[in-house]
Amino acid sequence: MDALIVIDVQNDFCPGGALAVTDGDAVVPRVNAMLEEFPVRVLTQDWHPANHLSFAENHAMEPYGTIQMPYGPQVLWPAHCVQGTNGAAFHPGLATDKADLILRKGFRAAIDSYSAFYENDQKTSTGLEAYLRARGVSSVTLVGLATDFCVAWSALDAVGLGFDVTVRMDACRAIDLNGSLAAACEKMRAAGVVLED
Ligand code: VGL
Ligand code: ZN
Repeated sequence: MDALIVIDVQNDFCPGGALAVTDGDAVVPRVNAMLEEFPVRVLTQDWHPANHLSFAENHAMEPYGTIQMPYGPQVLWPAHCVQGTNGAAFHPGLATDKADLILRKGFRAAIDSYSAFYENDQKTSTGLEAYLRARGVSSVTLVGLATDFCVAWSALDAVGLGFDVTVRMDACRAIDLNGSLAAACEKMRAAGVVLED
């Protein structure tokens, strides 16, 4: 069984949003078309409390620097996807009715969660693996925002868990912070993720 996992197609990652990804909204029609084709369909939603540790303002620092957290380095972001705000809502054009499951992540103040499978400590499970196994899923296709953070981390976790993993690059857009897109693609390829256009 093949699952489509749509990562974080939310207002704050689209043009005009708090952590806008260039051309982020361009993925919406492609993702909508793909939502028609898969038997198992999951949307993820980045969903942070206002006091989240990944927000630069909560450290009185500028965005895009890196700090050390107990679980490793953490990039500081502009405040984004705050629970219940319009920025955290899905892009209004996304065909959310097609989703079987909406999985929220990043809701613990003291730990970020880029991946749909594990939080950034690489230990705390989101529950998605068990859900997919229970539905008989063995392969996953990933799309959404952003290619070099939440999509890549999800893809790497998924291969590590033994799923066959494809990332459809034409239905993703990247933040590309200091070469992070090239680095993420290299890592994904090396791990056995199929990058498809
Ligand atoms: C993301 C940075 C912070 C993403 C989420 O969806 O790629 N990036 N939170
Ligand atoms: Zn986030």
